[in-house]
Amino acid sequence: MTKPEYGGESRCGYVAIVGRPNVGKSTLLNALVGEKISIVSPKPHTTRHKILGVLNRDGDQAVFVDTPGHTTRAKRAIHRLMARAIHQAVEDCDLVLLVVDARGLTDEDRLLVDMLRPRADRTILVLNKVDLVKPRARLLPFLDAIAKEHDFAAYVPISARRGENLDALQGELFTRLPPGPPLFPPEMKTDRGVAFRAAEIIREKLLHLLHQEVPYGLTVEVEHLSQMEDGRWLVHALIWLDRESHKPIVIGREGAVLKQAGREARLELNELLGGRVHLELWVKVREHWSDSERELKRLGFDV
Ligand SMILES: Nc1nc2c(ncn2[C@@H]2O[C@H](COP(=O)(O)OP(=O)(O)OP(=O)(O)O)[C@@H](O)[C@H]2O)c(=O)[nH]1
Ligand SMILES: [Mg+2]
Repeated sequence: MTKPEYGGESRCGYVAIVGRPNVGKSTLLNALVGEKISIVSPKPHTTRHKILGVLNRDGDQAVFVDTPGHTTRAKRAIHRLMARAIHQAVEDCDLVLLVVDARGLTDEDRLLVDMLRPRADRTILVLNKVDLVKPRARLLPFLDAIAKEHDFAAYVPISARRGENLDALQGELFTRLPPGPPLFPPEMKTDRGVAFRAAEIIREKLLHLLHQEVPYGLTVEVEHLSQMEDGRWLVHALIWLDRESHKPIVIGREGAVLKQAGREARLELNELLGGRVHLELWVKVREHWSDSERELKRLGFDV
């Protein structure tokens, strides 16, 4: 089916943000939208879902789709699901931002470069973390070499964390969006509801506090969220683990880890919900949840 002709002047389109784990895709989404939509951590595989973030500019609208880090390690059902989310986002979008680390390309980056080659004219290569390129003078020759080797629509060096050069990136991407009316109302910043965002905030705090393999077998489910008569919010969240042996690690000595995660999450939830939050966390074990499509579906993954 062809789209009906659009007679207006505005532009609007979907922009997929893809890249290998940990390059800063979610940091970029948040910086572009100007609000924390997607959680960020120094650990790879932080993002597990497709998450929309909307940016309006002079009547035009870019709908960004943050995706999980691309990896070939599709071991469990959750990894296959994450891979599917990336491919779907690329298929359904008007433009791709391929995010790489400005310090150099890895083999994992090159796989994505190959995957996106057929749509290179609709892909912008974003070289992130330029603040870590030392000395800075190394950046230009690197950019030149990459631009010679590839046919991407544009090459934009940025620092998502510091908000450097994001105007240039916005300029490059908005001119490439197709004509069309806005898809979302101007006040809408994301498609995700508060329960999902609350669960993600709690998971983010735990990701920062936990080490090694524990975070990968952990997910958070908000099973209750409501406003009480005194205006405070009540949030009950379950922390699901796939191994009994991880339980004492997540709880910590005398509950220290859980308390710390709760404290940090509550501060951010106060802001998200616009009122004081009473947060209750429970740790539960369900073995192999991340390798069961049924469990994933129950936990709100798009299976
Ligand atoms: N120095 C520096 N660090 C950055 C920059 N952008 C992101 N980071 C850091 O890189 C780490 C990963 O950031 P994320 O945004 O979670 O990366 P991601 O690509 O979404 O990772 P996955 O969701 O796991 O695929 C975090 O510690 C960020 O603070 C940047 O411009 N400069
Ligand atoms: Mg991410």
